[in-house]
Amino acid sequence: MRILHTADWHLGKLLKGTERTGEIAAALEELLKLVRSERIELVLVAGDLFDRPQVTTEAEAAAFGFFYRLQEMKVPALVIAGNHDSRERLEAIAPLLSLAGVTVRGEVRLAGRGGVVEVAGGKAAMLPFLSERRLVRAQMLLEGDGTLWKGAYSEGMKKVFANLATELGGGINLMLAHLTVEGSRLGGGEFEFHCTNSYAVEKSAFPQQLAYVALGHIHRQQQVSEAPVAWYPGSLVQLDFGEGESAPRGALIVEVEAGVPPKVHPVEARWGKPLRTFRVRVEDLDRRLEELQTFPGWAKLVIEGRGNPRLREELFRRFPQLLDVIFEVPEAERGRVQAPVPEEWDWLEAYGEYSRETYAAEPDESLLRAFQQVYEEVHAGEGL
Ligand SMILES: [Mn+2]
Repeated sequence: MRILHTADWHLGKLLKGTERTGEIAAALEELLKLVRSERIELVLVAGDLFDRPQVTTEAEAAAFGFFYRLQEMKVPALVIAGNHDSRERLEAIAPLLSLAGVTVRGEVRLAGRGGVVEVAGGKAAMLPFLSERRLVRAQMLLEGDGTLWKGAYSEGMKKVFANLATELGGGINLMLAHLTVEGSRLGGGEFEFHCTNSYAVEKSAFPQQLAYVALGHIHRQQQVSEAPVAWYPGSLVQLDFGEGESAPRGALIVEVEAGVPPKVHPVEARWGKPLRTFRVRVEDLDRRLEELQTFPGWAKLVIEGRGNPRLREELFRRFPQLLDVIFEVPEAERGRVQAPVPEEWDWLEAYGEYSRETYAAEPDESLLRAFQQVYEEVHAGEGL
């Protein structure tokens, strides 16, 4: 069986206000070409199709158009929800997508209730993202009383895995899951909260009868288990400045045959624009701007030195590919006499501190007066 394994599309992603959907949609077009040229028989999408529960129609069109085109090529797909997707929206569209040969799981289902589905030559367990809070509810289904169970996430997930394993068969067994496997290296753009240790699952928990585990959630491409073989394909495009420009990501072509270990081939192509952080000292700025000018991706500029709101505005005007400018004021230059207590600040003090930290400058007096005036007017209105 020839499989295309992809995850973490994040359609609808806005980076500093810039819509990335066009780049992601173009990457999906490339995936469709691969499906054809590589004679793919099954597509696995392991969660985070969308970046937010509500996305633009352009983002939805890219996803649903992708599945429509797969159907034209007669290639089925399995899709699970990630932590960024709306479980409910994916469930709502599931009956319609089934007409295109796509099996969608927004909500977690157990064995015998749709948690394991038939695929040509075998079976696939489908495990969408399950938060710790909801895992307790799943536990109630498993054991009748969730209050009896107080173990860690990993312990609970082991039980879900074991439950799904009861329905696996003698042919090729696959699993799709959106979760963090212990020891995996972060890509930088994930929700840190959902990837910390309390959410990590031990790789020893994977049922041994699985031939391949198609993971999603971590944006860096990597293999995380050898028995069974489990991989993250990584995000389709570089999603955040925190994700290394050269970190592996993209898609995987997996050859699975009964009785032999699967062969996994990372797709070499790079999709989407690169994101790069340029770090410069303020005195080197002019020289380095040339580099910025010719950079074909999205840029972030970290300027070491005293801040300057006007310079910032000018840079944004001159370089449309520049999405973020921050000034890093050396510790010694910061105008702080004694540590204030942030909880006790009013809005004006908070802004003053922001200005001192960001620009190493006192806030503009006329701006402060105007703000004070608006603030008082709003407060006067509250009495009505
Ligand atoms: Mn993701």
